[in-house]
Amino acid sequence: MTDRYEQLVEIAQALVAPGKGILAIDESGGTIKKRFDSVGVESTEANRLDYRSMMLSTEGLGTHISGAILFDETIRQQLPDGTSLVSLMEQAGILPGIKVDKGAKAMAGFEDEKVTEGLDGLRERLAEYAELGAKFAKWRAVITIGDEIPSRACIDANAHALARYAALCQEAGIVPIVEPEVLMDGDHDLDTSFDVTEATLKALFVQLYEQNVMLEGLVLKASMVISGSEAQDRAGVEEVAEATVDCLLNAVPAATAGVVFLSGGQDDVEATCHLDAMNKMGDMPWPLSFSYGRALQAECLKTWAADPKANREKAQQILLHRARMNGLAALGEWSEEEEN
Ligand code: 5MM
Repeated sequence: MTDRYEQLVEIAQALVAPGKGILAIDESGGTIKKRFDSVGVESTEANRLDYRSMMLSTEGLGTHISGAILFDETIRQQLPDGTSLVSLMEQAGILPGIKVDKGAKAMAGFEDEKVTEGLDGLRERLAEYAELGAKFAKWRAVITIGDEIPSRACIDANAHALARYAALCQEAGIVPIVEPEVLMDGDHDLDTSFDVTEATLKALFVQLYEQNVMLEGLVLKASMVISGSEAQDRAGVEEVAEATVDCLLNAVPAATAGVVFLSGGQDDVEATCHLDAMNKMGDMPWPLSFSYGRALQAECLKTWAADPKANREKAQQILLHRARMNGLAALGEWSEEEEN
């Protein structure tokens, strides 16, 4: 076994260590503006630094958070005293990660479908991110459910790009997180979500195999199998948990280092509850944990935005609480009582 292989396996396992998960704070410029707009904060570089450094300075966060995914701007930022956010994270025992995709763009010839871009120059960008301290990376593909979509072409194009990205990451000694997000938007039922997620994951793992990606040094960031947000009779917690685990068992090789979920628009406690229900189902071939953005940040953001200076510690406590709740869910040890 080579040093690089061992290093990748070690990082991947650390990301999904028992009771730990990932904090996704890699919103691109447009998305963070949307989030800040919703709480009446101007999206300036200083405000983004204040907000994200507030979260990363939360005392004890490293007990439940293994790594945080940063945006290009964030991985280069420093506190006024010159401490970089990366060293802040290292001191807290939180692995620095970086979003390296350039966003999901309209797919030519396929109305309402997207393909994620960012492969050009990726080898060079990864080398720089490794220098800056990144230990893992993330690339998100977006699969939309709708009338006659997703198309096979959309699934395959995204799977191919995800696998090429993953191979380049491993070459650079960076653990790839592959995120093929099947969107919750729409009125589709659970079975449709299952079928699309299964087809997407199967296509992805074929590409990962063909492009020589080592699964022991890779983490899958998956969407849960869940009813569309506008569906009439939305499936309950047990149904979502069972369908998601069933789908993963059908499509994800056991060698994969771990599976972390995105929250995708679920509310905070709902996302925790679903993860917990899956882990209560018993032993799985891979650890099942979280890599939530909105479901970890929503309350923290609101509290911070109301008064960034006065509410700093309060916002940190809220983030720490959600991180602890999800850490328990990653062990299947969460219960409603823990929320109080
Ligand atoms: C934090 O949001 C991430 C960045 O999104 P954009 O590239 O659209 O700005 C996003 O990739 C996120 O990591 C995942 O969607 C999971 O976040 P949620 O909020 O769904 O848990």
